[in-house]
Amino acid sequence: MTVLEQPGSYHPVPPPSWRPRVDPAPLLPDEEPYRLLGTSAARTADPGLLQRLHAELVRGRRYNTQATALTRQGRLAVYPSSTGQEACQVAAALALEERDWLFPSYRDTLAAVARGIDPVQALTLLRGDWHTGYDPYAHRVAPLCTPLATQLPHAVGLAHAARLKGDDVVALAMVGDGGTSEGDFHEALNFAAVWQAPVVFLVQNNGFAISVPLAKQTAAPSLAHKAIGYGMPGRLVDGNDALAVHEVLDQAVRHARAGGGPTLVEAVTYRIEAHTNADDATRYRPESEVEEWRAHDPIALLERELRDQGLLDDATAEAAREAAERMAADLRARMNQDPALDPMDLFAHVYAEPTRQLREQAEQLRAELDAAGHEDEGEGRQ
Ligand SMILES: Cc1ncc(C[n+]2csc(CCOP(=O)(O)OP(=O)(O)O)c2C)c(N)n1
Ligand SMILES: [Mg+2]
Repeated sequence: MTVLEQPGSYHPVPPPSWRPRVDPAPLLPDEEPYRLLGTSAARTADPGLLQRLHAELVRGRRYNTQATALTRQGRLAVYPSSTGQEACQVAAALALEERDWLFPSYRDTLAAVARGIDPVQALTLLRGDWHTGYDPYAHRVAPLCTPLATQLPHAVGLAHAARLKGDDVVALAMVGDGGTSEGDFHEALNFAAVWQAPVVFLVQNNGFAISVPLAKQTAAPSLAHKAIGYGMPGRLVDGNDALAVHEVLDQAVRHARAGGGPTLVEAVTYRIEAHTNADDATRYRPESEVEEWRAHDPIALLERELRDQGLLDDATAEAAREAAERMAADLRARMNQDPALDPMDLFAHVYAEPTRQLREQAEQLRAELDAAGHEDEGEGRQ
């Protein structure tokens, strides 16, 4: 006979109160994606911010088309374009202070560039040369992350550690709709909420995880609703409305900085291009769907607002496009130069102390290179 089977042993005292510790109502996300552009509230926005967002969006779109062209010329191994998602990319970068940290995924090159990373260095991973081409500490941007959602626990760890040290740092971590199905997403959000870590999670729901549509990804009412299960607020925002995404992220960053804990933001957007240059999106979605989203283009939405407010005329629009062209020409020129790479770098930064096997493999490669008459082009980075 078990304890539970003994007569009278079950509930010998009244059960504890099982009321939830947290009232879920304030955590519930917006019922509809939050919008600002085209509403009266947009008229009170800082004109300087609107113009800065516009210049960055135009530059970002051009960066996407240039990088895609570089894949066709064999200068870039792969490029996951963020065309259509530029508002999320730019707003994420602009919502952060210099002392904060950004944790991007492979699709978030633009966010890194908008935060000040050199446009060429931002492509090193996608060129296949190195894990990262920039110093993550210089701009406080973690390396672009290819394994889905693994950047999220990193962001939580950094933010939690900063808080323990008394450093005023917020981490903003970006992930896709597909990434929300990963265990790392769950672990990161759970730890962040329990520790009240200063983190903002930005989910760019672009409709697809390669060919898998959102409906096959989750049965949740929205991805923002997932926040409630962890005990943090969820926000739902129109991911093509740069002003709205910026405001929501700005509020979440301030909330985290003030000790209010993490927020989960779902930005509803659309991936206009294929998953990467190696994907054929016509096999799993109709062109009519893409066209519908082209009509809700982030740059067009912002330009309409700016023109309505008298903040953009043909000359300033042209100037933004010319600046973007100059960036693209510079990117092209520098990406067309052959990089000087040292094959021995393959073994650098794998372990602090190389293992015996790695040392043996390095010696083997060295011997092969010597035999082939390879000239040591770079500095060995062991
Ligand atoms: C852990 C892990 N599993 C699988 C993959 C292969 N993979 C690369 S991108 C991708 C789809 C991700 O979709 P989503 O999170 O929505 O991001 P998006 O590409 O739409 O920006 C998958 C499954 C991976 N990179 N990492
Ligand atoms: Mg996606």
